[in-house]
Amino acid sequence: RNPAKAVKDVVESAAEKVADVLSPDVPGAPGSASPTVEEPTTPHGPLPPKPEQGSPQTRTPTGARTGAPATAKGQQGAYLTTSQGARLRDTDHSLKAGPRGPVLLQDHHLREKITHFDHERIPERVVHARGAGAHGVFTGYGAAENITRAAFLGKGRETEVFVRFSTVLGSRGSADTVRDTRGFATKFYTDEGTFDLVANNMPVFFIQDAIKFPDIIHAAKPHPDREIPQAQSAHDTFWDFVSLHTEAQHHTMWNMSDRGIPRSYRTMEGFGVHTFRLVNTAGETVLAKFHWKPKLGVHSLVWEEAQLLNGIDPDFHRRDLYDAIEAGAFPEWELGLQVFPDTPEETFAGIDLLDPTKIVPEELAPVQPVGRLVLHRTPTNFFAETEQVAFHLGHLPPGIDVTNDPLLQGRLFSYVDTQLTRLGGPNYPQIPINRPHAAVNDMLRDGFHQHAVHAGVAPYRPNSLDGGNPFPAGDDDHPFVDVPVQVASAPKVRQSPASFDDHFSQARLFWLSMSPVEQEHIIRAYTFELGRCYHQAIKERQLRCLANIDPVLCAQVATGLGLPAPEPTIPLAEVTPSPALSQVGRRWPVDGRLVGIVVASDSDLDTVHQVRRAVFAADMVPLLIAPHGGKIADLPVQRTFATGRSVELDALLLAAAPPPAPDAPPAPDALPARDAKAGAATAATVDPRVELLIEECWRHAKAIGAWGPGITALEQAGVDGTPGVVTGDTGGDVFADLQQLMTHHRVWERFPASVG
Ligand code: HDE
Repeated sequence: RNPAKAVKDVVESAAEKVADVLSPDVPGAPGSASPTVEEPTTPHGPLPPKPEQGSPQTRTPTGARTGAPATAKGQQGAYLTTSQGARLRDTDHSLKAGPRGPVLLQDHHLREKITHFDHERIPERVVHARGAGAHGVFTGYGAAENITRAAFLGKGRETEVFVRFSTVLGSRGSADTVRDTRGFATKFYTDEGTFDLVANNMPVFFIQDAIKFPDIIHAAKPHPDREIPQAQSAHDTFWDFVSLHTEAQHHTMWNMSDRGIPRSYRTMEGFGVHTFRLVNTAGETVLAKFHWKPKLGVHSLVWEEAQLLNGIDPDFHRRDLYDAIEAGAFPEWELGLQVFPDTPEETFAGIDLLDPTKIVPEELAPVQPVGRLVLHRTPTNFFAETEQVAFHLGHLPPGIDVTNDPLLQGRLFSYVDTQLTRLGGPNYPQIPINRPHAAVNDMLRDGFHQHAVHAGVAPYRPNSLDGGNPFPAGDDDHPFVDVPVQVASAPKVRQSPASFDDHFSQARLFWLSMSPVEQEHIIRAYTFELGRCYHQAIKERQLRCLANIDPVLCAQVATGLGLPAPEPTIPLAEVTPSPALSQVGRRWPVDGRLVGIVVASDSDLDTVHQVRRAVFAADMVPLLIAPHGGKIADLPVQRTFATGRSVELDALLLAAAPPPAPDAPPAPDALPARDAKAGAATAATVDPRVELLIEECWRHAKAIGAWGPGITALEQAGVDGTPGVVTGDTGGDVFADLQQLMTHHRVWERFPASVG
């Protein structure tokens, strides 16, 4: 399998396919040529398995191939059966004494069906409950061979992976685009045992010691009396805790930045947060931090867009992930390492490497690429895979070991413990998605939901009755090595090192590394969140924290809250900004982006065809938006003015300026831009829903282009001639300009920021 080639091969045809999926070709819709839909009454064969379904279902709990067909665990045969395989002729009526009842207790099918249903739900994860997963492959570059013996990083070595992305705070059914940290957990099924890199999209954490985890989570989760707000940090208990527990200030700053509202899982960085210890074949060690770098660059939503999406498409990130994979625009990241000498102090450039509230700026320790991750397959069954996958920081292959970071140490306990309740006992590693691809020969036995039929009589060592089996691995057999790190002889204390006391310098470093527009967003986020708190004392306390980070930030938020800005209580830290932290100012590939194209029956459809092909050729997906569903001539319509909303688009093209429909809602509120051009707007000649599309795309800093009659729509919306709005004689030229604009992600020039 060559994922890169696969992308090239399938992108155009698959993107065409996805465009059609996005356009349910509704039978009977205007212009639709759908065949009559067959009623689902005749028996069909079993559903075909998805490609590569074979693994890990076709392995036994000990990792051996079973030779069983890929569908062994799912549905088999064409007929409905009981759980015991007896064919059923009726599942719609309970067994009754006569047609009018009562229902008989002996109806074992009714009881089985309802009893199983009654127990379908398992406890959601206590944190990271809302998530979406995908399968993929990781290919090592061989670049880390001299610092770690981990074989999966070897040159050209391919390892199957499963990745689960998540939000932290919300329940399983909460919205995707809330302001929150995102989880980015990867299970590498390596030949030397599973490696779980349980990462986040932010490189720091709220707390330095695992013992505080229940505190931060209790504070951030909904209030225990009314259980609101859902999936939000904009409430009193969260700000109460982080303003008192000032080591949370750095992570809080990341949450208030654009990183808290990613555009897509595909455009997030990932960070292992902790420092790990790597060991090579010679037993030499280095300290290292793991980074995921997205091929598409780091890119975020804007706040209004995120809020609208929570209502319009609460599954936005999940859908984006699945659509991209099914379109062949496979999400891709590079795994990188920041490497530090393993010194007794465990510091680098004065930064304590065991403090999970600190980063090491990339300018001081560059991220060195060691491999590539490509996600190429969506799960077959959400529950079986995404819900039941169980990550654990202690799942480490030979060559990667832990450090004494007190947060990391507590996590080593928590992840197994939580699965015991969530997955109902100690045998969850036997659930197909959790099974290692390396051979397993443990001496763990029995327990709830034991699926393995263990042979032999001697699950203990030493033994003679099973021939001494299993045997300990020798040095040449790739065993896991606990690095024999010297443990200091020290008194038993409940204390942190003094270096952990610096809570503000890196929050300031982050703030000073942002571009003006990113700083503006941070100010607005703090103002919004604190503005949603009821307790004055909490707002004032958080302002005192901001004063210790930056006076401009503090003053602007204070103004927004209508409160005086306090003075700092400590000297402001002298820091050197890290440009790598900013998302603005670079250019990125545009693969998998959605371009809306407004068309109507009077558009020049030849040009629309050409532009649509050009969008596909650029590895993006065109979405045709028209006054009605079905087709415009032979072009499939994906969205109508009633179902399309700007927030799912990355850019907008207008090949039409359709007039208002008789039942269209009134025109939306005026734009700042239109105010600036007062008088330019004439009587509404364009459908107000198209105007709303344009206005929102403009306000959310998206590239907009128009040709022919589409230019009239821009004029009507009052945005023509403004930055990032391109017009031209031909659709091809306009799209070429639009594509260039999109490589910057957004048109920030529309918003000259007030902070600098
Ligand atoms: Fe987690 N975390 N965590 N966490 N975490 C869980 O494990 C915990 C932390 C992270 O998609 C839980 O299986 C403690 C940092 C991700 O299934 C639980 C502490 C980072 C996921 C747990 C932390 C993470 C979890 C809940 C402080 C980034 C989702 C369900 C010491 C490096 C994994 C579960 C998935 C999930 C505990 C801090 C990332 C309760 C005690 C730091 C991505 O075990």
